[in-house]
Amino acid sequence: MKSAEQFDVIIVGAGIAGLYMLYRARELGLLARVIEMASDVGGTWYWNRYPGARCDTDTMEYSYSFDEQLQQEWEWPERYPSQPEILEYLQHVADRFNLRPGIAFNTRVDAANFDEASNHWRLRTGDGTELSARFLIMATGCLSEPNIPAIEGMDSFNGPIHHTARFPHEGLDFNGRRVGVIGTGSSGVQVIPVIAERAAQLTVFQRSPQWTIPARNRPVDPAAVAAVKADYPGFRAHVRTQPGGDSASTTVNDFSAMSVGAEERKRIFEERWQLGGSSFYNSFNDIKRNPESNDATADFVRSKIREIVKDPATAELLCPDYTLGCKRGVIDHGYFETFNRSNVLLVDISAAPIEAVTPDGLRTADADYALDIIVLATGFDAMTGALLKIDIRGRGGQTLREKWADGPVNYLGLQVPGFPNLFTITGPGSPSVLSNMVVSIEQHVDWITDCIRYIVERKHSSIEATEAAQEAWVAHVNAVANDSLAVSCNSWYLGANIPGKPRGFMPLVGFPPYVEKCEEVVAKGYEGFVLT
Ligand code: FAD
Ligand code: N01
Repeated sequence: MKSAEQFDVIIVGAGIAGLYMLYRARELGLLARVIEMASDVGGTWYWNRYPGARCDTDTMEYSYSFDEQLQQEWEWPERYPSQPEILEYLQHVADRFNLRPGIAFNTRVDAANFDEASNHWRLRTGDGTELSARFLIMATGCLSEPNIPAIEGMDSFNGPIHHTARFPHEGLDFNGRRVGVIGTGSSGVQVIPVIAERAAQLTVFQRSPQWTIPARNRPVDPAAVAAVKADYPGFRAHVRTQPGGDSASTTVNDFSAMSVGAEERKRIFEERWQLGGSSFYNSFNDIKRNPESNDATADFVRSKIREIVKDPATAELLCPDYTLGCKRGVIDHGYFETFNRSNVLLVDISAAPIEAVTPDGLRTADADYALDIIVLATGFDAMTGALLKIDIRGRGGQTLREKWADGPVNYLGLQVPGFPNLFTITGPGSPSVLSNMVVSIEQHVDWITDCIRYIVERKHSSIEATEAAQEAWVAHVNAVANDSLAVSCNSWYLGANIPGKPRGFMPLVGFPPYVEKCEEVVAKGYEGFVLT
């Protein structure tokens, strides 16, 4: 790359968001460049190569809707596609729309400074190269910065230690090995059953048990696929009207769990449990709002755990006691069954925390565990981690780190006052991780594209959210969150998984009202923004 290369738009990240943003920017006739630190496209699906990685959004929905021919031609094999299948799809998209020439791979953005004299962003990459652009679009991902816990002695371990989101491309041979997995979130729940099948011994270090529902993955039903493809635009439009931007919500039983008798409630839960997937959470319309309904649902799931897991002490350790649906919903592929295997041991590190990694394994407060491989399924510095890793400086040299010292603040999850012409795709304060993310990404990319077109056509030099708009928006995001049960436990939505991270609910609940608000802002001539 040449020094101080000039672009109209620079996009950071070549995941689902960055690829689509590049496609749209080119449509506008803008000179655009994507900067990506990985060696290929895919983002999440490039990095998370742990065995068992797959998505939990139905296959016909977790895909781009912007090109009719693409969605007609692409064939998904299963209800929940695996990481290699999604990566292959994104590679296909990059090739099909000739996106690769617009992407600088193996290049990390380290700093971005707003130059007030020229209204341009100046970027510095890992190798010291400088680039400049009028618009800077962060497609850096909500779940892209791994959370690597600072455990004493990590460097002393004799074997490999890998985070699930930084898994080796060539894979890891677990055969005959003693493996330790730390973490039982979505990644842990996926990787644990697969490692258990291969390893000599698997020790699972659990800090919090997990609410999880059987996925019941299966090959796609050709008749259902044909029905969707007969009117894919209509299907997409319908999905966008749903609270989570996915059709799982369409199957909600629109009555309270408390409005039916105990036997009928159990029958409905059982029906949904057998159906599998996240539609279980829609067995009734108030599971995530009404504490009584939530308790009844939790009791049902705990009864299932006790039914599946044969050793009563292990079953009790696996039974969560915090609000169901408070952390991100998880669906699994034989998770609880795995703990019936003779080569699997569950260790409760909430009672006896991990003290150190030793050359031969892991030491907790009450025992030593001999291990050959350690897998960190410890999640992400979510929503703000990747953004704050970059030294972003806006008007007056103010850093984003200073601006967000007490937690992320912005307007619509799209723009931060003081940082003109900088947009965040699925930023905090937008539905993002509480929705089907492809739907949210497309909505943001389309909004940003229209906004840039508007600015260019009217010959404005910059757009910047106002402090007043930010204040009102942050208050709104908090009010909506406080109205749900999602704030009642420690989760990464609140930043609670990262030591020292300010606590605050980051995403916005509810996709359709958010879209309405975004459209209203545009209809009112970009209300809440200053166009210069
Ligand atoms: P990402 O895919 O995270 O891409 C961001 C890119 O930015 C990365 O490639 C990264 O390398 C790059 N980048 C970051 N910082 C820099 C920098 N400083 N310089 C250069 N490059 C940088 N969502 C769902 O809706 N449904 C699912 O079923 C689902 N399953 C998931 C499963 C897993 C294992 C994980 C981790 C997440 C899952 N998600 C799911 C969320 C998922 O992250 C999104 O669906 C989507 O892939 C995000 O795309 P993105 O382009 O916004 O971000
Ligand atoms: O991360 P997590 P994840 N010592 O934060 C534990 C998406 N995703 O990678 O709960 C010991 O959920 C932590 O314990 P606790 C999805 O959005 C989707 O699993 O904090 N343990 C927890 O058990 C998901 O929500 C899929 O007490 C430590 C685990 O590690 C998001 O990504 C698949 C620890 C981390 O769980 C993140 O999921 C994968 C420490 N220091 C990911 N630090 C799909 O299926 C953390 N833990 C769609």
